[in-house]
Formats: sequence, structure tokens, C-alpha cells
Amino acid sequence: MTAAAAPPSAPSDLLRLETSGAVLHIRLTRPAKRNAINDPLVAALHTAFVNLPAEVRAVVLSGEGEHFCAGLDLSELQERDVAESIIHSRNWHAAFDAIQFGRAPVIAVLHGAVVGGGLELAAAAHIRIAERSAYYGLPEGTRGIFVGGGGSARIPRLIGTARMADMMLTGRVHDAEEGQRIGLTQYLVEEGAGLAKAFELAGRVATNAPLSNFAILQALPRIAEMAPGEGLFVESLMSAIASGDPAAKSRIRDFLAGKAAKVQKS
Ligand code: 1HE
Repeated sequence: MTAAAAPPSAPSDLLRLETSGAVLHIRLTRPAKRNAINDPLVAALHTAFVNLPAEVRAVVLSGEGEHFCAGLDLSELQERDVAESIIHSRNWHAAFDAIQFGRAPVIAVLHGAVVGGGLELAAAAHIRIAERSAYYGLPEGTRGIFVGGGGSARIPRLIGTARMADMMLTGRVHDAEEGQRIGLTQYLVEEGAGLAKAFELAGRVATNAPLSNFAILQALPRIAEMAPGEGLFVESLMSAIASGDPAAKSRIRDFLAGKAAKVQKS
């Protein structure tokens, strides 16, 4: 593994970036504060995701220490007025949009607390892997605040509005098994096995044709939000663009010549 140079505004005490081939590992490194997200950490995440090196084809996102992320750094909250709070929330949106709509698929490894803004961060990733210790909460309701990191747009799309409202109103916490069952995560693995699973998946994702990954990241979520008529039309365009690409043609030729892997029962 070679350490990638951290961009100037990605202080190494908050975020560690390490590349391994086509996979970039981005680690939250503020374990003493349970990886709580303060302004410099939001800025560091934003910078890291808008500056993904050209050779990076997949990103693994994880948190150091006992917890993935304790959400918003609550010590910062007391100092903001209303206007500053709006700008603060919009900064989170910009950073997490850079994750969701960036150049590379992002695989998050979740363990321990995945709460508040930590769950909002996880929801911006494309694939979420939970270790058994993971638990999910939205304590905003009980802290007298509201989600501000895109949670109200992204989390209902994973688990439904009613489940999110329950979490916020009652402080209900879901464990890793429940999280998997209700759709917060796509994979559930044993404790300590999350990173290996993430790198295995990242390795696979990185071998896809770039235009397929582009369509999955950029077109799929937008089509899913469109009315079916418009969505189907955009799908036909994206499909034609992807299948017209030389990468698609050579992969299909390989399959027809018996040189590409078959779909295997898992
Ligand atoms: C923090 C934070 C934080 C820990 N902001 N400093 N998020 C929350 O409401 C979750 C608040 N945190 C917790 O419930 C617990 O800390 C945990 C369950 C995550 C972890 O518990 P534990 O026993 O491992 O750690 P701890 O002893 O509570 O915390 C260790 C230190 O981290 C301690 O500081 P210290 O100086 O006394 O050592 C804590 O104060 C500090 N710490 N979490 C600031 N969140 C865009 S809007 C998003 C809105 C939200 O995210 S609201 C939800 C906020």
C-alpha cells in the first residue's frame, strides 16, 4: 500500500487516505471524539471526494476506533445562529453529494455507533457493509435538532419515511441485524470482517466498464426519482450510450466467445 498525498485541506489527524491499486481507502481518524464530524472534517471529506485521483475506481470509507461515526460534533452547535446553521447544513450537503455523485463507487464499512450525521454520511455511500457491532440511531429528535446532512432525503429512500420518523421521534436504535433487514445495509459480516469484504467488493467494482459504473452512480438514482415515462426515456438513452461503448462491445464479444465469466449462483 502506498500512502496517497493528502490534499492540503484534508488534515491527516481527521482523515487518512491510502491507495491500494485502484482502490482508495478513506478513514475517519478522530476516534477520541468517536469520529464526530466537525467543520474541518466536513471540508476534508469534500476535498477528498472532489479530488479523487484519476486512477481511483472505487473508494472504501471506514472509521477508526470503536465506532464508525458519532455524527455532528455537538460542541460546535452552540456557537451558530440560524443563518450560519443553514450554511453549515449546505456544506454537509455539498460534501455528501460529492460522495454520492462522485467519480467512484463508495463502499462504507460500519461498526459501533452509526448515529445522526454518521448515518447520514453512511447513507451517501453506494454500498454499506455492517459488522455485528453496528447500531443506528437518529438522536436529533431527542437533542432538539433535525437532520442536516441529507438524512431526510436519503434515509427514507433506504428504509421508508415511517421508520425514519420512528427513529427520530422515539430515539429507537436499530442493531446490525435489524439494519440489514430493513435495508440500511446490503451486507452483514462478522466483527472485524468488514474491511476485507469491502476491499473484495471494491476490487470487483473497479473492474467494471467505467461507463457502466458512471451510469449506475449518475443515471440510476436520477431515473429512480423520475416519473416512469421520463425515466424510461432517459434509461433508453443511457443504455444506448453504455452499450455503444467499445468496452461493452469487447466484453460482450468475450462472453459470446466463451472467454468471460458466467453468472454464478452464490
Ligand atoms: C462527541 C460526540 C459528538 C462523542 N460531538 N463530541 N450525535 C449524538 O448525539 C451522539 C453522541 N455520542 C454518543 O452518544 C456517544 O459518544 C457514542 C455512543 C457515540 C459513543 O459512546 P462512548 O462511551 O464510546 O464514548 P463517549 O465517552 O460518550 O465519548 C468519547 C468522547 O467523544 C467524549 O469527549 P471527552 O472529551 O469527554 O473524551 C465525548 O464528548 C465525545 N463525543 N460523540 C462531540 N457527537 C448535520 S446535522 C447532524 C445532526 C447530528 O448528527 S445529531 C447527533 C449527534
